[in-house]
Amino acid sequence: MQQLFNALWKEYTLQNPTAQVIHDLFIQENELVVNDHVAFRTFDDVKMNIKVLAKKFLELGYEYRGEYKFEDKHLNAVHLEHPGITDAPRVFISELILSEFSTGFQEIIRKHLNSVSDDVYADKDLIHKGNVWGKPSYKTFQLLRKESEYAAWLYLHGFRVNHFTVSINALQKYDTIEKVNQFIKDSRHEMNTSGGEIKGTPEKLLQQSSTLSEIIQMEFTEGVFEVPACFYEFAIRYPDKTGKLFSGFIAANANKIFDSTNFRE
Ligand code: OOG
Ligand code: NI
Repeated sequence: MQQLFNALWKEYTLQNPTAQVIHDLFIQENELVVNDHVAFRTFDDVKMNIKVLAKKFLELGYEYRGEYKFEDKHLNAVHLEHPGITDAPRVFISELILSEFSTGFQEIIRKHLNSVSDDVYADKDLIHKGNVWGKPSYKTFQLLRKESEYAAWLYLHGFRVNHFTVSINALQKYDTIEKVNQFIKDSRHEMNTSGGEIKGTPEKLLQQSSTLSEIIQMEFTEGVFEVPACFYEFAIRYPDKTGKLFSGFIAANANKIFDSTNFRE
């Protein structure tokens, strides 16, 4: 399992060097960087939906825990945990509900999804495959954005880890989300301020924040353009009434975290 997360981290930081820079800043401060969770995105087509992506983790002993719905973004999500290994990162997987979009939008997506053979989606390494649909069109990217920033991002990046998340609970000096955010901003990295810099409250048992996604150069059929890639997240969990650390996700928080990969004009 460590091997899997190492591979995912490598793929993630190769494309998003800022995450490695921030990770190393914490290490320089003698902090221990533990991953609270990683996240993946997909479409709800049976060939590649949540169930398909979850398989890899179920095989490693992970179990389904929470289910979430995002009406306004037309997404379903689940989270998985490993019951045996306490420091195994949680896994958050969301899927876009295609049937809730315009016919034109669905046609574009279906055309791309059906442009490759089913074997591609059946590959056990799908979560490492990235964009499997060939060089994207910038015009299509902008068209998809009109209905869903999530779909537009997924069209460019496909199947890959969308973010890693630093567990603030495992930090010593940076023991509040306010301190973490200040540290990130002092290091000249931009935070996602959608819905406020800090998502959630101690009463809700989970507070989160994230950087704005890395901006990368991508080759399109029309030429090279700058587009958002992945972000880095920070999360602090609080104990519930029984004294047990809250382990789920909060839909209202997550709804704003998704915005970290929105296209920036
Ligand atoms: C997932 C957003 C939600 C969280 O921790 O609530 C999330 C995404 O952007 O794919 O990561
Ligand atoms: Ni997250």
